[in-house]
Order: sequence, then C-alpha cells, then structure tokens
Amino acid sequence: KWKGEGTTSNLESIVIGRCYEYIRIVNPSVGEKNCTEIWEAFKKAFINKDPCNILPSDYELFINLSLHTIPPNKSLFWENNHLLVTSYSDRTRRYMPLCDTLIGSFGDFLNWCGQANDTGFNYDSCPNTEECENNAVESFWKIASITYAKQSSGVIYIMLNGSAIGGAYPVKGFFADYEVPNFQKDRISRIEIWVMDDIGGPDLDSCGRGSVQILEERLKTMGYDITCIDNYKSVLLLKCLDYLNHSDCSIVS
Ligand code: ENP
Repeated sequence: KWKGEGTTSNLESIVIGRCYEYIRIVNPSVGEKNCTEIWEAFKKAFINKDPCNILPSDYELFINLSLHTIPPNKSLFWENNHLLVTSYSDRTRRYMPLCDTLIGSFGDFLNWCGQANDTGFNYDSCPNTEECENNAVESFWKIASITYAKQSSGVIYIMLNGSAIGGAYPVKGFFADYEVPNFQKDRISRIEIWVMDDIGGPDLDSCGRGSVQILEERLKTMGYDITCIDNYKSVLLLKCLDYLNHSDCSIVS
C-alpha cells in the first residue's frame, strides 16, 4: 500500500540485541538499562496508530529511558556519508555520531511502522517522506537529532560529501533543520567541517564555496569559531584503502 519499505524482519530481536550489545560491550559507561523496557517505549510511539500521524514527541519516553552522555569532542554530524561515518567512528572508539549512541542504535539501517487499529508491525510497506512527513522513522530521527545536538559539546565535527549532487550541505535536512538550531553555544568551543570528495568523483562543493560556504556563514553568524578542511587526510586515508593507485590517493605515499 505504501511506497516505502516495510518493517525490517526480526526488528525486536535486532533492536534488543543491539541495545544489550551497546550497554554491555560497546559502551558500558552508559550504566544499567532495561532494554526490554526501552523497546516497549519505542514501540508505543507508533504501534496501533495512523502511520502518517507519528510525532517526534511520541518518542519522548523512549528518549528519556535511553539517554546517556555524549563525551565532549566526540560528536560527529554528517550528511551523505552514512557508511563512511560508520567506518570512521569505529563504534564510538574514534567518534560518537548519533548512530553510535544507544538511541541511534535503535534506528540505524532499520525501518519500521505500524497501522491504525492493529497492534502489529506493517512488514509489507511503510509511508516514505513524500507520502507523509510524520511517519515513524522520520519522527524518530527528528527527536534523536534534536536530543543529540543539544547534548554535543567541545569541538564539533561535521563530515560533508563534496561530490553530493544536492550539495554537500543540504539546506533542508536533518542537519540543517534539527541539529544546527539545537547546538548549545556556551558548551561548544569550535566547529570543524570536513568536506570529503568521492575518490575519482567530482569536486562539486568545497570549503568557502557553494553550499559549504552557506553553512560556514550560518555558523559564523551564530558566533562559532569555524575551521573547514577539504579532504581531511585522516578520513581520506580510510577512503583510499580501496583505491591505493588512484591519483586522488597519491597523498598516501
Ligand atoms: P542518509 O540519507 O545519507 O542516510 C540514511 C541512512 O542513515 C539510513 O539508513 C538511516 O537509518 C541512517 N541514519 C543514521 N543516523 C541517521 C540520522 N541521524 N538521521 C537519519 N538517518 C540516519 O542520511 P540523512 O537523511 O542525510 O541524515 C543524515 C543525518 O544524520 C545528519 O543530520 C547527521 O548529522 C545525522 P534508517 O533508520 O532510516 O534506516 C539524524 C537523522 O547524524
């Protein structure tokens, strides 16, 4: 019925497993949590409801139960770099992007929705953003983004994709709409932007140019101390693992 993919099979097992793995192995510093209780709060946000009428506030109890601290200088925001961010952050060891928090681990790579007058999940299809913005997944990431941005402190890192067709900094997107406006000015020392081009890809946007310039000016107007780095070497080395002989990777030598 809907155009989007349905609920991920075995969602409950995946999410409860991820939750215990997170609190026991990935980041035991979060302390004791009841993952079954967190799962129930997550489900309550969207089960037995019109799948186009789920609001970010419906996840409030879930957020309260799964909240933990984000260490200073570990926040990593991004657009159009999901897999690169996942590898680079190394499951909190190097950075702690939203997908490496307990909240983010409930949603990363997964899909879910329910339906009105039905206590189950819809495994066949879920509404996508074009069909309705107030869907279960979109509203989840909205409140998760707001919460994460409010908690971020110290040096803030932002990884953008300089080869992205819609621009490295989409002026409408989770980062622009829900994260930047929720930065806590008094807790942030500076902001560092990395603009990574695809290996062999076009250099559509870079520091001081195009949409990156729009972001830099927005953050400067907000009073932040900004540094912007094109093809930041540490991330470039990771990207170059698969392109050792490419000319874009000659820095490796
Ligand atoms: P995309 O479109 O590149 O990638 C979407 C994929 O990333 C989906 O598999 C999604 O999980 C997962 N994902 C991980 N973290 C987020 C997230 N945080 N988010 C939306 N999807 C996320 O990403 P977007 O839409 O541009 O979002 C990037 C945003 O993530 C940035 O604001 C960045 O700072 C933030 P799923 O559940 O949809 O399968 C917030 C929104 O961390």
